[in-house]
Amino acid sequence: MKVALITGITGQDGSYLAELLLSKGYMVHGIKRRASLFNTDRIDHLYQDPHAKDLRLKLHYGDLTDSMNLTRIIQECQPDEIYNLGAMSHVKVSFECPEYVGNVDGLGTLRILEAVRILGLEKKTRIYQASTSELYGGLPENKNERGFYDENSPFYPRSPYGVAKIYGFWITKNYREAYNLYACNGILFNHESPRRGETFVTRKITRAVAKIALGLQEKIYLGNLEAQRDWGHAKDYVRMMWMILQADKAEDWVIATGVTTKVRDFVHMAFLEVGIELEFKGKGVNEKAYVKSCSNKEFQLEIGKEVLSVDPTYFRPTEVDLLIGDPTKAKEKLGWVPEYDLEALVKDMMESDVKLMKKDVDLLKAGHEILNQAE
Ligand code: NDP
Ligand code: GDR
Repeated sequence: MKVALITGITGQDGSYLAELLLSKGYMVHGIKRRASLFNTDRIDHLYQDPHAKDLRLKLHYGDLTDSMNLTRIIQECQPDEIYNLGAMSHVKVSFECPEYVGNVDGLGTLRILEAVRILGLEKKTRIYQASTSELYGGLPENKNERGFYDENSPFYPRSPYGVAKIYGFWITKNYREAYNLYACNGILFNHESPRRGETFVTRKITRAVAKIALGLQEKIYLGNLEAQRDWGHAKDYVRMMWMILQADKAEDWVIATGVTTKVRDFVHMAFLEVGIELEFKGKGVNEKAYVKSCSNKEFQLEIGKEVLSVDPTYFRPTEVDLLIGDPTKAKEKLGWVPEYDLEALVKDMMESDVKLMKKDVDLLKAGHEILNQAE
């Protein structure tokens, strides 16, 4: 039985990857952080009693800032594959805790690589590093001749998160070259899902649209509506993480859809999923969106109702304006075929959030209080 260790198993990608590896017959170990409340919602459906004889999912307490802890866990599980997905992954928040992000997202990667080397597992253990399109920084002049970012495009990170991840990228590549480790970077462009963290823009939008449609929220406040992202589905992307570690040769890979969309257009698509058409008026910080028409009997809002405003709080000190990736290498050499396009992604997220918010409606009807969390 193959053994895998996932850091960040409680996150969006970690949860889907754990599902995938379990379905492939792996023994899966995961590192979770100790928290004052349960923080395993995304993997609770995979939970197994630790006393079970045929246990195939085991969670270990740990942290990417703790070398000894990481080394002990790796020694204990002797993994064939390590997926380093753990990170403080929010770009805007990284401006508020830059040192911590450097420690977790940058040095954390080094700690994993060093542990594998110290334990003499160089020949046994393959390592996947969660690199990111944030490395490119969206500089137009750095796109390839076809207008995309690919494995050869130069990097220019625009946030403490991007800068920390660039260390992770290069130290992974350096250990591959210096010590002959099988270590790969997956340079993944944005990928979303119903399990996406609530403060990333797509999930913030789909949750808010569901709430607005159901009368639980008046409007949504967003930042830069002009930003463009290459959005795929997390399920397709974790499949690719696994494929990357099955390749004959350790290399770095871009994973993307090759299509880019403005935040404003994502909002538009999400509202259309519940039959509400919007009209956008104004520019920059003064831009707003209003209900133009409603075609679904279930979700009827007043025509002309204001449902979106721009709040500069959500602007970033330095922004990545546009990302679009070229996945040709992954498609040609590894045969990756994504199942979801943007429309299918928005549909999946909206269906899930409408279902979720309907539970809130039921709770309200039963006289319970609904707490709105800050976003
Ligand atoms: P999430 O934010 O959903 O998950 C991050 C995971 O890392 C969580 O399990 C979190 O634990 C864990 N974590 C955070 N800090 C630490 C720490 N100090 N020690 C150990 N674990 C920690 O991210 P995603 O699943 O979306 O992304 C997975 C990885 O891929 C990340 O490294 C991210 O930077 C990278 N990436 C993501 C992309 C995307 O679009 N989703 C695109 C490109 C790269 P907890 O649950 O306790 O907070
Ligand atoms: P990103 O994702 O920064 O690309 O990083 P996010 O969803 O946070 O932002 C995407 C774009 O939307 C704009 N935006 C807003 N963003 C948030 N979060 N909230 C808002 O209200 C809002 N309004 C507009 C942002 O300015 C930005 O341009 C994600 C993370 O998963 C990283 O870990 C990963 O490495 C990259 O994707 C690829």
